[in-house]
Amino acid sequence: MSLQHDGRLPLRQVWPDALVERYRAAGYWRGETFPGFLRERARDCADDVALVAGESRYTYAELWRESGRIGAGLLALGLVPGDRVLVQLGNVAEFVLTVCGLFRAGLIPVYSLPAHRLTEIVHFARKSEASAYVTAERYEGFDYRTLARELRTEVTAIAHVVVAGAAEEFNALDALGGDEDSLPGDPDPQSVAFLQISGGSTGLSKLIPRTHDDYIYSFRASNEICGIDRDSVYLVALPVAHNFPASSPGWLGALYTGARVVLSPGPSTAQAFPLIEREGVTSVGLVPPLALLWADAAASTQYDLSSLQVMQVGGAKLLPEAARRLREKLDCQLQQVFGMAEGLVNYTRLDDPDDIVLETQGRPISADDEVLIVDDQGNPVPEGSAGHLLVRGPYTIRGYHNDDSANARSFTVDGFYRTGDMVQRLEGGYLVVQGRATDHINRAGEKISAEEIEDHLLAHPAVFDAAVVSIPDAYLGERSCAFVIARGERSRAVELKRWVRERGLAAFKVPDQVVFVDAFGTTAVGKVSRRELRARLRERFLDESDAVDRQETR
Ligand code: OOB
Repeated sequence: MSLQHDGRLPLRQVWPDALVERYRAAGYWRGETFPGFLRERARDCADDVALVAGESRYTYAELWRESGRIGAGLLALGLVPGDRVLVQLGNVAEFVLTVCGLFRAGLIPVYSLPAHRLTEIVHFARKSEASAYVTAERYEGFDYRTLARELRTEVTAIAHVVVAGAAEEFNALDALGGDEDSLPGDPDPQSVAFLQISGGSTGLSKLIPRTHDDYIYSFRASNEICGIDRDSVYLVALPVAHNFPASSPGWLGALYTGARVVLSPGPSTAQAFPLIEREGVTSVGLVPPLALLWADAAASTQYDLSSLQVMQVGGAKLLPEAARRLREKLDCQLQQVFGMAEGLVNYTRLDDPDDIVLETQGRPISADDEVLIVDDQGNPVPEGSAGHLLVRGPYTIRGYHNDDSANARSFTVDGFYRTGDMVQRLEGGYLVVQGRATDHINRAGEKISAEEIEDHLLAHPAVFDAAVVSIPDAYLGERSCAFVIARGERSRAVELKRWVRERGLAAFKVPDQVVFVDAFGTTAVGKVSRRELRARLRERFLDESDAVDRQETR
């Protein structure tokens, strides 16, 4: 791929011409853009409340004005349209204002989560060739200015740091300003609007380029399926940068239709329930463990939750029994959501019968989502059997940014994305997730790559070998367990956990459990793939969990 004039890799997401025509003709891709729809809402819904976070409230007109100020301010710093800007903010108004500002300035947001630490942030900055970093003074007790300093030492291409709150030596988000006439015209709808991050099933997270046309289609269609309209009040309880609360239908779907977005600083019932009562929240998206907690707490809460119409549950498998419990305890509709940042999203429909809502993970958004279910050799399985889920369609990417080897692994020559999930398809196209083929741990919706953590453990001088596996967990769904063969004297489990944390990784990636073993018990045949090894260790753990030399857990 040839480089841009500034030496960077261009951002591209390209579908074959015939499909582009088909997606346009079908009305999926309408040539809309992020700045375009925000402008329209600022005109049509000017005085309606668009965004609520803590005590701050912004109407659509104010969202337009503030995002213009931030966008123009970033250009005034010296950034130019097309530059990539790493954004690390929590569930605060500044996240939405900044991202909308970036869209309006033709700058490309690169999303990260507040939980990410130096190693991850450096990786995103390098991989995206970012020129700036926008973050907050602090969030949940962590000082991001320290992280910003470390990042700038490691990645000198980060020319600007902008901080919400006390900025110290950096640029204050509040003080940004510039001439709104400097903002560019609307972008090409087929151009890349932002970079989302992958769950990272192998190694480090990959960057996912999503276009205006494809992403807007996904949340516009999701609005229809999820009953979001101008009267809706959508609560963001999960991290706002994650694809689920962003676009399924998420805060972007809500803004697209002129509804109200309410940001909860965290997902606890103590934080969210008062907001549901105060703002009259109608929809929320949660991961399964939170949904179960909420349902329990709802039974005895003093808050009025009667406005809540739909609770969406996704990100990890909701077992049928858990779904039944939710159904019994909740006074609102349950909707299962099975999606991925790479594209495909499945929903149970609001008028689906009970057995579908309780026992399936829904069906795709689009009639043009081409779903293939294949065996290990890539041949279609008989209808109703489980197999690998492959997909292509009007909002599923055809390639990651700047990652040829991941692209060779993750996409077929026909452009199907290999999701890594094992599913079964029922009549009507409903999918039941059976598990997955790739080695990652889905810890309450947070995806952890086994390989990435093994790599960090192996860097420890007292570790000879390590294998990280997922273990079923009653609360989290899955937790991570690291099997470790010591080199010489065994170090303590806490020391290895600290090691991983101090390597600059998000806390959710620290193994929940460390188990020392003398050997991995590979057979005389010798060579075993790491996948097979992990599967065996997992089985062994589950069979003999009492006998295994188990070290402390959390
Ligand atoms: C969502 O997106 P990601 O990119 O964090 O993770 C995608 C993966 C899927 O490939 C699958 O393994 C798992 O998360 N997953 C589910 C699930 N929803 C996601 N596994 C079982 N049941 C479900 N309902 O997690 C995401 C993106 C958009 C909407 C919803 C979730």
